[in-house]
Amino acid sequence: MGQLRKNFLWGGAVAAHQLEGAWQADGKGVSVSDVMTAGDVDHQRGITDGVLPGYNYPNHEGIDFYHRYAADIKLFAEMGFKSFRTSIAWTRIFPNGDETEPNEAGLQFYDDLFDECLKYDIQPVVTLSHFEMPYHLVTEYGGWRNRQVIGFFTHFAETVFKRYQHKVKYWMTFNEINNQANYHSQFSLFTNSGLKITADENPEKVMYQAAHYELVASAQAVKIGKQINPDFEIGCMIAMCPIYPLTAKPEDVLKAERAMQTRYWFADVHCHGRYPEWLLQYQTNQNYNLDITDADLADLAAGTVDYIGFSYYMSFATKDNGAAELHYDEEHDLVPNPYVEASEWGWQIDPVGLRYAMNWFNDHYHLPEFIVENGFGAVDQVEADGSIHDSYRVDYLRKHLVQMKKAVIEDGVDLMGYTPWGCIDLVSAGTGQMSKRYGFIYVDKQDDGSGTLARSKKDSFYWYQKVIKTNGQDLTD
Ligand code: P53
Repeated sequence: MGQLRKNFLWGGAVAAHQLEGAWQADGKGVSVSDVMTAGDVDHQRGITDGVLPGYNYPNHEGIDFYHRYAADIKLFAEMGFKSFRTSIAWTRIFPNGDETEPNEAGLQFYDDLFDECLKYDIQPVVTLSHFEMPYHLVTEYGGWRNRQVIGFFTHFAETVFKRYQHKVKYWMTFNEINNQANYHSQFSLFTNSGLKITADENPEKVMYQAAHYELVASAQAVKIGKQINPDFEIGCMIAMCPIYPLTAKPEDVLKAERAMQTRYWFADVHCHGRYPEWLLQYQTNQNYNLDITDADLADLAAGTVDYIGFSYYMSFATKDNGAAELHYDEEHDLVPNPYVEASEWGWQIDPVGLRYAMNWFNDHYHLPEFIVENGFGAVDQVEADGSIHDSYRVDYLRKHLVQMKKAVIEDGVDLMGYTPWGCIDLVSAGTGQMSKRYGFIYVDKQDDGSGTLARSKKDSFYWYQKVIKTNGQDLTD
């Protein structure tokens, strides 16, 4: 009988821009997340032209992790974390993105942060680009639609690989690179790639071009990283929301297959080092004439990833819409799945889908996997005595862990670790809210920015502590 790896990387995950705050401290530059206002379940976050007076920019303060990380990591250690996934804010290292010399104060911050983790034998797991590229690269270069950004990114990657080569072993290049498969979503195009689409542009074409440059940059970074330290493990990071056919009608099944291809071809390039045939044919048929050179193709082939990092929150469903052409458009082609329930934010909860996803990745790529995000965003109630009874969160995580274990123990998936999202409450990426909470640790900060920022342990804190202590054997309350 198989079991979880002995050194299974139990931990938690965050991203710099969602919790560090200190948006201007020690020379930090403005990132794309610094120009995003707060939204809610019904309203998309706004994107302003730079940082303007009179707006609420929740990432500017985050939860002030920048000044409080030592106490927070102590709490992670108390839960028994073996790993801690965060990102390096690109703008702390290269405030504008196009400098030649890095900002020493920014580099020092991550030295201190990683040292604090290692003090407790917590392995840092680091994402290079998590929705926080320098805003200057948007205004001056047009974001990732510009080939020059490849060089800026690899310079950043090389700088931090060298600096932290003895402190960080696990890396990922681009967070949820495939979110932009939804090319109608301004939010995804901006957060992934710093893209603002103009009226005369075809957003799908721009997305394919930007994603290509990112994939080349990722492949080059893998190569550079391995030269600096051959022991590095460098992964991709895919937002996995399996897309099911609504019925067994062949046209629905075919549509769902195209939906999966459209959402996950990014993983084909990361893992196989080449584009899938259907996509090359599609791009040819559309006359997209993308800038893809032979040197790029050689880079892609030479820079495949070591493992698949992925987030898993929910699944989707789709059905044939009668159109003559087989095409999946994520903004319009999803339908509710009658067999699963949804969260308050409309995310369809599907633990079995996690086992499905792990098998799907394994069959396609035969690589180790790392669940680097999973979790339940919910409103928490603080009781009069300060306690927080988040049984709904424990319930969600437990059901997913049951399926995760089946994928490993019964299906033979090689899983490196599990780092649930937002192990400490932080700013929601999608809505900018604080009230969409994921943490085992509560942070006293509200959507309007009020609160003491004090930390306290939820019931789930003690539950997760026991899960880790028993290496996932005991999932009971
Ligand atoms: P929030 C969409 C779909 C799946 C995951 O999301 C997503 C998104 C974008 O919102 O994002 C990831 O905060 C992302 C994190 C994010 C987390 O999921 O919108 O990697 O940065 O916070 C949860 O509830």
